[in-house]
Amino acid sequence: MRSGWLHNVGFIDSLKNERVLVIGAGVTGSSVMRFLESRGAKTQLVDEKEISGATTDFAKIDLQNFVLAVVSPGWKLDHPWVERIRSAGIELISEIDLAWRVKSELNPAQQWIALTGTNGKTTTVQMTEAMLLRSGIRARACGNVGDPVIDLVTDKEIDILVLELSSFQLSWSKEARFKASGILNIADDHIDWHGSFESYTEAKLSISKMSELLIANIDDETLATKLASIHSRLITYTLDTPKPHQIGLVENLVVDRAFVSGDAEVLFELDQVKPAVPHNVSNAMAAAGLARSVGADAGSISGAISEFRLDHHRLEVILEKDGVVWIDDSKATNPHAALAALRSQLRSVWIAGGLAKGASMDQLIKDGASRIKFAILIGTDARLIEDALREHAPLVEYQIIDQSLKGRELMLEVVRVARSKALPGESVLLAPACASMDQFKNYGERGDLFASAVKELVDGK
Ligand code: UMA
Repeated sequence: MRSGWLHNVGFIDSLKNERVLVIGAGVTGSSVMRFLESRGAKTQLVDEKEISGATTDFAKIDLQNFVLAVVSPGWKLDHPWVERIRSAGIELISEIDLAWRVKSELNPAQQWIALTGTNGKTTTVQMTEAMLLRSGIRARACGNVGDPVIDLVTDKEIDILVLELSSFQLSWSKEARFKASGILNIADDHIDWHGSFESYTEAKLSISKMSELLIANIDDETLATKLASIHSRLITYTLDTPKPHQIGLVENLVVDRAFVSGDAEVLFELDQVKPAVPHNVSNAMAAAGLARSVGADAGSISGAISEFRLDHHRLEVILEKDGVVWIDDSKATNPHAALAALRSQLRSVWIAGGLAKGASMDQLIKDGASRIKFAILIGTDARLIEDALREHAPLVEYQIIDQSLKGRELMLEVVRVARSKALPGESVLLAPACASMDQFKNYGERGDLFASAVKELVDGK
């Protein structure tokens, strides 16, 4: 136990010359280590993989030497190393809570807002950041989107951090406080990590306990059923006509009836959102709500949304040729995201499969079947999707691609099959509903290899 903190020395100063265990030598661990060392703490990095600077031999570490452990989000709450740290009585906190303590001490003027959800988080925090910047508020998106919060927390040039929080980060955190937070949707994902859908849902909902105000998507069925038990102030958004305390749609206008002194204010027009497909419009509303909660004006929100473009691998049009549109939505790593992608197209040759992470494919197939012209199935869990197709969409034809193919060869084969099936007016949609790591480095590589195969075989470049 750090004696300093108990005797009115600040938390950060109390770590000086003390030993801190940093669990996980990835993106989070590297930043945590850098910060702690800059403050005079002595760090010990641990990881199960051989990574330079980290020890894998946890059993040999004398835990009694440590005053604090900071854990990276990917580690399960009951990982044996984590359990040992707990039983040794060492305080164990997340990078988010560490950053919160640091902010509170060194940069109290900085405000935090946060966002979670199964899909659309990164896009929405980026939209929020753009809206705030345009309003003259110095904002930065951070967290699960890529930049650890601890890297930005002492920066006095940043007024507002917009934190993207994964269910892992939320499961590990309890101290941070947000002026407002948003929940986009809750659907099957990371069940293998959380153990059950209930515990995943609980992690997502826990963001409301840390927030003065919650902005929630009332169109999401799972989320909507949970809102009655939320105790923070609540504002909802919908693709329907908004009631008071909602942001919603009136014909082609996105209208705010929540953050207004009068009756309503128009924020932007539907066709300013690109692409103006339902889930993207819904995300734009969430971003607008978050931005409004910390003072962004309607004009800036409108300007920012007009200029905003989705990142790579999110409904990215690779090629339009002979009436067929080739789309890379490799970021669709769970069934809920894949369904949104299928719904954005009238009829698709659909490329799906990979690692399902414990998710069921039944609802996706039930709800998406009418949009699927033909399915091309890849990866470890191809058979899971096959079973769902057979049961819920027996008329949809499909082909399973040879499991031994990987990377470029695999995508060339996928594109060959897709080319032979797609007719003018249809799209070829890579929206796999699964993670990629069984056959690719990550979803980015999966999308890039798809795009290059399309260019090579279809565009002839
Ligand atoms: N490790 C172990 N044993 C474990 C778990 C992890 O040894 O049981 C080690 C790994 O070998 C690795 C390190 O711990 O060296 C990685 O730690 P981590 O998995 O927590 O990942 P980081 O590199 O710290 O990146 C994390 C997020 N990753 C995860 O939560 C899995 C990044 O989100 C995030 O950008 C980063 O912190 C900064 O906040 C990525 C992600 O895939 C994009 N997120 C998931 C998602 O979006 O679905 C949740």
